[in-house]
Amino acid sequence: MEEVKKVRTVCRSCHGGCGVIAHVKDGVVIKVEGDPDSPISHGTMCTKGLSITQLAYHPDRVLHPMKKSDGVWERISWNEALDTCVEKFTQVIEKYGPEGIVIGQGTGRDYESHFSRFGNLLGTPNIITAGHMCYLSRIGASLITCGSLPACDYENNPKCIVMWGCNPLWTNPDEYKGAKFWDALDAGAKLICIDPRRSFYAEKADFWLQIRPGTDAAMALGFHRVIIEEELYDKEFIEHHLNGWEPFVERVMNDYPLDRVAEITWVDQELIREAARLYATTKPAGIHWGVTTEQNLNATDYTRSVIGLMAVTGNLDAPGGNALRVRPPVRNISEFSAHTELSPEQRKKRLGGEQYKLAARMTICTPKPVWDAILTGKPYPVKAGLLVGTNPVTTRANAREVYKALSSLDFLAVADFFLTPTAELAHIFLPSGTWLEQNHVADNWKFHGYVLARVKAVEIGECWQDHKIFMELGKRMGQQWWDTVEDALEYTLEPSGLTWEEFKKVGYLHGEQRGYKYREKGFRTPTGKVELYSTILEKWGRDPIPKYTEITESPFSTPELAKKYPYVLNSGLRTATFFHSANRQIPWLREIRPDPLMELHPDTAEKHGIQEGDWVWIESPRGRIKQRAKLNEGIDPRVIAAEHAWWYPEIRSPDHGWDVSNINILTDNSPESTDPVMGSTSLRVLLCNISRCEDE
Ligand SMILES: Nc1nc2c(c(=O)[nH]1)N[C@H]1C(S)=C(S)[C@@H](COP(=O)(O)OP(=O)(O)OC[C@H]3O[C@@H](n4cnc5c(=O)[nH]c(N)nc54)[C@H](O)[C@@H]3O)O[C@H]1N2
Ligand SMILES: Nc1nc2c(c(=O)[nH]1)N[C@H]1C(S)=C(S)[C@@H](COP(=O)(O)OP(=O)(O)OC[C@H]3O[C@@H](n4cnc5c(=O)[nH]c(N)nc54)[C@H](O)[C@@H]3O)O[C@H]1N2
Ligand code: SF4
Ligand SMILES: [Mo]
Repeated sequence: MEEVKKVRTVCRSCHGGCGVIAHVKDGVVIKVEGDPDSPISHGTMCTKGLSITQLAYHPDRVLHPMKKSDGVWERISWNEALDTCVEKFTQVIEKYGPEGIVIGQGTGRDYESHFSRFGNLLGTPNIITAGHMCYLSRIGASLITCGSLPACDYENNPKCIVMWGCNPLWTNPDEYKGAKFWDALDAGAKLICIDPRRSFYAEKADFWLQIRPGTDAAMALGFHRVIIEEELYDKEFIEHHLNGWEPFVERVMNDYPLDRVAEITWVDQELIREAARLYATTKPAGIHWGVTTEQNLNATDYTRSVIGLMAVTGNLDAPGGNALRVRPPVRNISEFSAHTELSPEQRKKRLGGEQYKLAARMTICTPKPVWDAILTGKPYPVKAGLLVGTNPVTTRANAREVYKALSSLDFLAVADFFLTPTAELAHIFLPSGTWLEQNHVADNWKFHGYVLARVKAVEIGECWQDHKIFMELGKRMGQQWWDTVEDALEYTLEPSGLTWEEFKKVGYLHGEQRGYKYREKGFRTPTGKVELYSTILEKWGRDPIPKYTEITESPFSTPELAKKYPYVLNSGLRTATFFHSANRQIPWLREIRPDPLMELHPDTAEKHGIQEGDWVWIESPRGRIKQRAKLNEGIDPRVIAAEHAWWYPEIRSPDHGWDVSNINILTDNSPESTDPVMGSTSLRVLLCNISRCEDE
């Protein structure tokens, strides 16, 4: 019997980052605990991270490659699996060109560098991620507006925090882990919460603005209105560092009087005024934004308006405001991904690229044009796919279309831990390693200024970490890669002067953080200023100044439809236990949350004869599904908040009940409902109706 060995590593059961000590005995991880020395999490961990042992050693986990023969999965070797992929991809390339292959991943999983490199060296511009509606759209809009992604600077004691459509208590997303928020609040920071649902933060807040979902861009412009009217702006900053102040002021004064903003957002105008005043007069003040504002057609304009707020109040790149962080000296994803290898000719072929120019600039497609190409062969055929770490039939808008498109491919390979409803549509299954099974320079995609050493604790079955899957498949396709995963890490680390072995010992690197960098170098935009008037959008023939566009399907823009579907469906409320479609098979987590929940106001429930715990049909113009009712007085009676990405691993048929409670059957991906430059889909702002499920 071996002694217990402790491996210091980094979790990635969500977007990752928490420091972990994995206890390994006889080659098995027997438990994990928080690493008190982690600069990110200081010893804390959440339910999902702590459950990794139940996931990694789950009896349903697939531990070897498989192929489907006559509808039945059959174990095969890695050689056969990879050779089959090479053969099928080569056939498609010869007949249709590399653009006939779509490669896809889901949310940020720390293999973007390898994923993108694989796609670029393959020569396909058709890369889909979740980025069009999550994070990349915020980054894209930030890059064209101020040259980097601002993050609330908890490290430097903000005196006022605006929690804007984010719930980090449950989600710990992107740059943020909850612990630092607490320190700031304990130190007396004021709190403004902008959220349609009375969240934990709303209860703690000095001001809670219970906003109509999807109207955040109007709210931001309302804040600007107050700041302009009351002259609460930083004149010095505006004079030297802002592009387009006059035309912006003109728009705000003409189009966004506070009573109009109140009408759009459903929030009392005096409350908006007081909150805006508190934000603009408390220094420093940081805005902490979430994903929800990206999931409608105002995604780009919202982000740009809010960067405008940070800028005109002098909080952008100010300590304790919204930091523009300095990266540690390691190669970034873009350098690693060999993006220059994709020829201009191939880039031009990116599906939807002409329309969604911001998505194309971020080197991705929005998925809808890809589904269209698969289903219609237009503008050219897409015949094969490789999906890694994503379950689009539960997570992408208009799920029935996604299901149909993926089912129509001549060849699909999926890499995952489990046979999900998406993986069941594949011809080849590639078994991926969890974060316990990988070596990596982690968190390199984030804007928090750190990179972290994720160190392999164990190997399980024949699973490979995804990085190795991309490398080995790439090499067989004739691509240039390194011999081993660790050799590639040496390349990433090279500018830091550290080897992988040395980096493992150090544990993390932190870029040297400084405020007010723009005073020396300006902002990294074409004018060197914060572009409230965007010269890039102007070049693309788009409105260069932010505005609010009414949601395509809403009580205001489609009043006739609203008679049949009177509620605003806000879909995608996170839970502390699940990560999108993941974890439904994990006993500790499913026990806490056995069923999908939709939240509604008690008055709304009463109107429909619905009681707590009843199963409820939720119906939109695109279909109907069922979830269980949870009454919540903290929700507007006109809004329904429902969970997303539900499927039932315990249903053993190949579709695993993917369409029973899957809210994305109801969501819309029509071009009219998406952001015009990013293609962000409407997930939080549809119309729906509800009724009690009589057959349950
Ligand atoms: N209606 C609605 N839909 C939404 C949202 C919403 O708010 N509302 N949110 C959207 C957002 S923000 C996002 S980011 C997307 C997420 O969309 P996805 O990324 O597609 O969703 P997940 O369920 O996280 O990922 C799917 C699979 O990845 C596997 N997986 C996890 N880690 C790894 C790994 O390291 N390697 C491999 N190979 N597989 C792994 C899991 O087992 C799971 O089966 O969903 C979106 N969908
Ligand atoms: N446990 C868990 N953690 C996760 C995930 C998960 O699935 N589970 N997913 C990860 C991913 S990929 C992402 S993108 C992040 C997202 O993390 P967050 O950005 O925190 O997103 P949500 O939790 O969906 O919503 C945050 C808050 O926004 C409110 N909200 C909903 N609609 C609107 C709106 O239109 N405007 C405003 N102002 N507020 C609104 C909701 O009521 C909620 O309180 O979480 C990540 N972390
Ligand atoms: S918050 Fe995320 S990184 Fe931290 S323990 Fe939970 S799942 Fe892991
Ligand atoms: Mo996301």
